[in-house]
Amino acid sequence: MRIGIVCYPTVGGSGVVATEMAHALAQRGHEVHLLSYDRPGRLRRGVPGLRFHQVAVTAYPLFRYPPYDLALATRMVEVREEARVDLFHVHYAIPHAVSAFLARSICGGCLKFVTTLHGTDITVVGSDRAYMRPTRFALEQSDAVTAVSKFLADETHLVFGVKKDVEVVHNFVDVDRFKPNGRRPWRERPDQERVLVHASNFRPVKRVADIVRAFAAIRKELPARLVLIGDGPDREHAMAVATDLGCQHKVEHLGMQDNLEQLLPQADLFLSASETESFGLSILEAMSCGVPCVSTAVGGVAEVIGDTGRLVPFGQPEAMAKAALTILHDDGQHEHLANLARRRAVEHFATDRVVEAYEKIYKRVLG
Ligand code: GMT
Repeated sequence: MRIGIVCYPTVGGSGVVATEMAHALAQRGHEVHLLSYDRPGRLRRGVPGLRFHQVAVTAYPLFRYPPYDLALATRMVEVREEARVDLFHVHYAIPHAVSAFLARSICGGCLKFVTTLHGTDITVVGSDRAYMRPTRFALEQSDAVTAVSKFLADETHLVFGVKKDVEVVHNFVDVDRFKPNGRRPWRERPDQERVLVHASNFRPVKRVADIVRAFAAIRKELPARLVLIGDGPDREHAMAVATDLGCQHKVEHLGMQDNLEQLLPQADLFLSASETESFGLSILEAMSCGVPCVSTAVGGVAEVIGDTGRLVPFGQPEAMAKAALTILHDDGQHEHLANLARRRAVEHFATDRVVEAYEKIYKRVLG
């Protein structure tokens, strides 16, 4: 098939999922065209069968907000004409699904598109009055709509009142790249220091300061170090909380990293304190590396973690610390959860199984 994929290039799970799908589909013999306003960080160069098309947005003094949705629709039409794309798969509804609908109208109705919902396109931005009606309309017009968790599919029906079927296709991980790499158990380390890790885009919804608060409580009981990966608006606040709690010397902020598969296996435990999380891709990547997770019980996280980690109420860092300590005090339990996490990632979320599910949807849509 000739498939067009549309995504955001920025740090964030939807861009990562879309880009990894583009790689996987190309590897499975499809011709893939990836469209975005910038090169996604995860996009590898020189992948046979995969081409990147930049969406150029023209600035004009009259525009306070340049109309990206129009520029994207234009690029979709061009790519369809140049490459004879069979179908577009748009990741994140706003405004990608609306642009796809517009591109289809420009083409005289012959363009097919599948929309995948990722999270805040439904739970936060999508339900904003400013965007809700065109988004709902574009979902109804999509040839198929998928959501990355059952939680998100249910939210879509609840918040948007769409009648359309929303199929659940969970996210995936490359289990050959994200894998355990012989981390030494803490009892064999000279300092016995436990390594905790958190990776995100540090937006307020991620509650990174709560991670630091939980870590400060853990450190009172055990030797431990916190590694923060990623960057975003809440970084300074999180580091200020570390200073206030006197644990800043044990909090290491690595910033943006493109070698997560090397960093995650070094961790003993992954922490996530999000207020909402439709899936939690970095949690899955950690699990695939054999790292158990303690997370807030929000959104679709339980669908990802299953019984391989611990879930705690949102906004209670002390509960997170307590759950983490039960694992970090007991190497038997830690090893058991680490094995379960890896096995769950391999059995339920490996790339091929998920990409096959999307291929089935494409074939159905194309009739
Ligand atoms: O919805 C967002 O916040 C953005 C989006 C992204 O681009 O990172 O994140 C969502 O999509 C990811 C990939 O499907 C999921 O793993 C994240 O859980 C989800 N984020 C939220 O729901 C907050």
